Amino acid sequence: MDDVIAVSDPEVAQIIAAEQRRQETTLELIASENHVSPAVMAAAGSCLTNKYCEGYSGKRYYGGCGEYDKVETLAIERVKQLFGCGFANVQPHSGANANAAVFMALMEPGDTFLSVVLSDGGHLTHGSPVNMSGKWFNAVHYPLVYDESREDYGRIDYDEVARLAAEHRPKLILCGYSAYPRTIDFERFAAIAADCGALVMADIAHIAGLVATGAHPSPFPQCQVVTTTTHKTLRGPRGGLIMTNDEALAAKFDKAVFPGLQGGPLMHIIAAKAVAFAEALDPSFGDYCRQIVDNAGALAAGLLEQGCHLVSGGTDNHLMLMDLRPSWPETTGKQASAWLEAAGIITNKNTVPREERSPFTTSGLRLGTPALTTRGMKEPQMQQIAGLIGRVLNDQGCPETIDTVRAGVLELCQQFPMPH
Ligand code: DSN
Repeated sequence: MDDVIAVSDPEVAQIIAAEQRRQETTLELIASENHVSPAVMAAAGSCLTNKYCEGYSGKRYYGGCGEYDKVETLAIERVKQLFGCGFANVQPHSGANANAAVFMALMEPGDTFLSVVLSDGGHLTHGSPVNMSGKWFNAVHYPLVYDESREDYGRIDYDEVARLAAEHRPKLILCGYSAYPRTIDFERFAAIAADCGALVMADIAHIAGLVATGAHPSPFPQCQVVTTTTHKTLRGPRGGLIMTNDEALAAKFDKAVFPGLQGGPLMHIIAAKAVAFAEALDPSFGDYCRQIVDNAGALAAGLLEQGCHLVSGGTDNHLMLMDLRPSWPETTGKQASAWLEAAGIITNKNTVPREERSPFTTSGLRLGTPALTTRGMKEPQMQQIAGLIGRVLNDQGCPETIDTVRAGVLELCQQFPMPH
């Protein structure tokens, strides 16, 4: 495929080749990224990109959709098996679209919903004032526990969730986060929602692979609606999903996705989702997800030994959130991630609880292990990588240190190639 592009469009081919080299020669610690299998990549690059298929299986607006009906049905059946749910919509182009469709299906403009304080690990589509969810709906935010002397420091403050739910009577309570390193108590959310007549929406974008394999508790049957992306721990193509056990809600979500928000579904991506779901149904994917969690534990332990401060003190899942303020008060997330990138370690700056810097600067770094685990790395490599990160931060981006660490990174990358 790359050869075909090289012949027809050398400019783009060069960019793709350079990006391939970047991925091969750096350590990907962005918690929301992964390396998909060649089969997923091939399906995403297949002839299924050529077709319009508005509608759903058996009810399309165009002729010639027979094979597309089959692949969409296959993807849906595999999702149902993977997550143990009754209904699924596999058409959302992204997690953001999946979330927007749920809002459109379940709320009227101005309605109230609850979600976490955004700088505490939430997401743009969970009520940010610059996003449709925050512009058109009334977002009320619940905090984490900020008191470091408490045992539940850095965890969701469930008492506050209950208090705010009773006070504001939201239609929807959102749980599921983009920078939360701890297990989510879906039962607790369901009990709080039942007391105020709300529905619970779990956005499991980050932990979907862990949920599918039992490495994190399932939001079913406690949550009425579950959204996710397909490209993080689930290791599929970029895209979104909506799942539920409620037939009436499923019909609303289908209408909200199409014709409510989207036009033609990306059928090549739906085929790639189906391929990824089959991979995730294989028992080996369970081993992979358990290794992601074990690797995150090892990386967190190693970082603590290096003097890093982790929000909540560690991790239960695939990610950890480093608060730079206690050890390096002058170092921003932006600066730290730039130093690490120069050394070949790719992370992202992230806000931390009670953040005072802007989201573009931040005081934190988010790190995750899904992509490193895909390359076959295990606990010893996590210890080694924690050491490399610690050196860069402790030496405050000293150029000689960056060079030495870069050499160590290249060696690791050669030992653990990406899937081919
Ligand atoms: N951008 C994703 C993340 O990095 O967590 C969430 O959509």
